[in-house]
Amino acid sequence: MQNRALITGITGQDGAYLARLLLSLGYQVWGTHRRSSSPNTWRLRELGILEKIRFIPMDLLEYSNIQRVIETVRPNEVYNLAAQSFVQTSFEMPLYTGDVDGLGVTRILEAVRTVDSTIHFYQASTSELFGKVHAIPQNEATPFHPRSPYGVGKLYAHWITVNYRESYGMHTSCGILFNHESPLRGQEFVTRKVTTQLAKVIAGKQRILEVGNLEARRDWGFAGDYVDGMWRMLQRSHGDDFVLATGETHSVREFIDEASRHAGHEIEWDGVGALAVGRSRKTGQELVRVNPEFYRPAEVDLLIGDPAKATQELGWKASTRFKSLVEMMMTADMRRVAEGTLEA
Ligand code: NDP
Ligand code: GDR
Repeated sequence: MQNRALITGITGQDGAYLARLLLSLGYQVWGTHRRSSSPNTWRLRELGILEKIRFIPMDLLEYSNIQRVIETVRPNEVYNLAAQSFVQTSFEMPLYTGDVDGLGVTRILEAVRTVDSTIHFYQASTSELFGKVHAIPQNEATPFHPRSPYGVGKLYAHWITVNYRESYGMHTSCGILFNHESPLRGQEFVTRKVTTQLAKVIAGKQRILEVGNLEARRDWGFAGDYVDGMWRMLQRSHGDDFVLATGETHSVREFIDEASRHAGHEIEWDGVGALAVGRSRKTGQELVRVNPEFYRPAEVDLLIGDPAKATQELGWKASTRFKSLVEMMMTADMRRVAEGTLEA
């Protein structure tokens, strides 16, 4: 019988890449969407798979709706990617974020347990659980210390997923994924903010790029590699938790340097902290400056993951390195800006 997957959050970055992977493996792919005044399907369209997805309305805040969705679709695998995923917004909306990202996961787990407890379940855990890191690099045994309402909500989600595995013997897995980016990343996240806005500044369509903390360091990989790890977790005989990461870390400043280099401009930095400004060495034009408005009440300064367990037990490895990732994103956004096809 054909495998059937349900992806919550299919309209997001990871949902789109995962749907493409599962379709290529012969799955029937169902995706949940929220009602809105205009559908957010540009990523699925860009990957050329929009027509192949079966959509079903679902919101993580509504238990009865979630249960009906599971009863209707009867999936073999559920990938829970839906979340209020922007850390900065979680400081403004801590209750909403906790409800969707934390309790929302219990709602799905309860629905799965009620309808068919043999379903394999994936939960999108995150390196934000490590927050103020207790060890470098971070692996599955590193203690958690989240630094935002988002991280705290995801901590609850992580442990409730582990709890359903231990309490009811369910096949549940948490992927503790470090930051992964792509040309389909939302424009509010720093990598895509840099590639879209720098492309506009260089094309003369925006005055300057403004960012927050230049020194924050992240382990950035390519989303297309990471969804393959999610799938691998659900193919095993039992559920477990895995870190997916590249094992390399770079600062926001380095990301900006690499992106502008790819566009033909070496950056010369001047000033420190909130006074930092980056100019093109070639033209002297101010390309980027710091605006403290983008600082966070509590920051995660450094993340670098150790994916050894995933390599050993899943045969998974991040194949796209930092430089190729930045080039891929910058190339796509320079083209979109030139063609006027950047998503709204
Ligand atoms: P996106 O923000 O791109 O996508 C989030 C998805 O969740 C969207 O489809 C959104 O729908 C949906 N959603 C939001 N709120 C609800 C709700 N109340 N009910 C139902 N659906 C909802 O995230 P990513 O694709 O980047 O990330 C996928 C998951 O992985 C998230 O859970 C994120 O927290 C987690 N994660 C991401 C990492 C990354 O680096 N990308 C790293 C580690 C974890 P809509 O289109 O309607 O807004
Ligand atoms: P993050 O991603 O918080 O790690 O969460 P984001 O790209 O938003 O921030 C990364 C780091 O860059 C710093 N930064 C800025 N961030 C944004 N958004 N805008 C700026 O202008 C800016 N300037 C500096 C931030 O302070 C931060 O340190 C992402 C999300 O996908 C989560 O859902 C996921 O769980 C984690 O990655 C792993």
